[in-house]
Amino acid sequence: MDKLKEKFREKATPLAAEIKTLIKEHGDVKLGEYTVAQVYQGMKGMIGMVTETSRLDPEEGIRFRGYSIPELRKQLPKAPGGTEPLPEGIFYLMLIGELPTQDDVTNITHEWQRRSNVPKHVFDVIDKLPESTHPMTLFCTAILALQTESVFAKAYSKGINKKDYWEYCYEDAMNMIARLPRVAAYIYRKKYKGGIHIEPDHKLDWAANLAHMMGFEEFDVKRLMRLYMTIHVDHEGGNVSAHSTHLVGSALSDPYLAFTAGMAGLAGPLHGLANQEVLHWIMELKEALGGGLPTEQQIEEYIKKTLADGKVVPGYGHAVLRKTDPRFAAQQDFYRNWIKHDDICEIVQMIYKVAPPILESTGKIKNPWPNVDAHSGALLTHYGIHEHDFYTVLFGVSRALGVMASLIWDRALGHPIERPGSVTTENIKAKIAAAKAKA
Ligand code: HAX
Repeated sequence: MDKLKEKFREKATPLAAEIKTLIKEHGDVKLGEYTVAQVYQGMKGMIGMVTETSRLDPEEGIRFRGYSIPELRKQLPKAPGGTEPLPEGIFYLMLIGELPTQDDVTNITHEWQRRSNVPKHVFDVIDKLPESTHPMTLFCTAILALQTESVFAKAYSKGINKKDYWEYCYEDAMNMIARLPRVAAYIYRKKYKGGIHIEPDHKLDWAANLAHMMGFEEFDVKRLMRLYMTIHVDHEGGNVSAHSTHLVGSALSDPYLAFTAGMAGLAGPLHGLANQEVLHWIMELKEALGGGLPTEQQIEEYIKKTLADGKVVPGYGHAVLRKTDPRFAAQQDFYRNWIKHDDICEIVQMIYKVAPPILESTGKIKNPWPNVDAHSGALLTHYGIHEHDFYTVLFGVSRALGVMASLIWDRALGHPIERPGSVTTENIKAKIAAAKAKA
């Protein structure tokens, strides 16, 4: 019996009933007003959906079911001898809403091991694409190829009761999460290691097995992978990858289709691809200066040149956050504890010192502080994962945990198809004119 599924049922059934009553009795309570600027500028700050798994505070950063990243690094179960949380634990927390025990986490590790077999045609599809294909394109294509396995799609075509949607969604989510490390590692080995693949080791936890299949056996790499997979999981519901997964899933597209949409969004340079862009940018900076460690003044000049060229400084800024991202701080802490000295990581610290005042001085950038992507590539590079174009795939494997936990909740709570309204600029001008006439 799947214990996690039973535990989820116990949580979801009463909450779904409570929300139905809430909508019936208080459905017309106003949650806010929005402005012309918000309508034109990406709907920032509009509350337009419910996401149970995590909540982002502009000043404090992300909390998962009420717990901050530093709290979770202490309180979530670890692998034997490990110092960073097992990502299985944060998945449990997001899905069930309670901190897991060591047993709960071991149970999920076993569930994912049991479900991890990737059908051959997925590898064939990856192999058929040209050598030059970006890893995120390979990743999206492979997830689409996995859709042949969707139990939700099969059951829906036969006919299922609405109340049971979540159960099929749960099965797809668990199977897909279990398979992603193998898919990601296959892409890595095909692209960068001559197509020499490594079989999974079913004695390892989910993140350590990913490091193993990529070809990294060192304890330190597995430790980093566990942290990386924990901090990238979720960032409430409005970010592009979470929102696209939720939106596409609302049409009852199955979890594989919905997640592919999310990953296509993560592949954008203003979102998850920023982690590869940060390393490209640092390498270009080093190259422009003839290698070695740049001075603070040289970094300052390079940032100013980037801005003057009409480009963004990758890894800096955020649509919601207004302070240093705690996911950046967690990686800084990891660097100080376990690596101590590395040239690229030192450049990351220097940029952190130099960039914010310059970005702030433009007068238009709302958040001059670093986000998660400003640090992650430097840590991976330190441990020999030099292939920058692959970094967003690792982000995607982690993000699956958050968006799939949310998708299961979406179906359990019976959220309907999402369909916000839109207006034309003519409509907006008419509203502005009417408001002026009234004033
Ligand atoms: N460098 C240069 N300009 C920046 C900037 C940066 N790092 N951050 C914001 N700006 C600019 C915007 O492009 C915008 O310019 P225009 O008015 O000329 O269009 C202006 O400042 C106002 O933008 P904002 O309101 O502060 O920021 P947005 O909410 O529009 O955008 C972004 C948020 C994260 C997309 C933005 O800060 C950015 O492009 N950052 C660099 C890319 C990056 O690091 N992305 C990863 C974000 C975190 C994430 O999702 N990780 O996966």
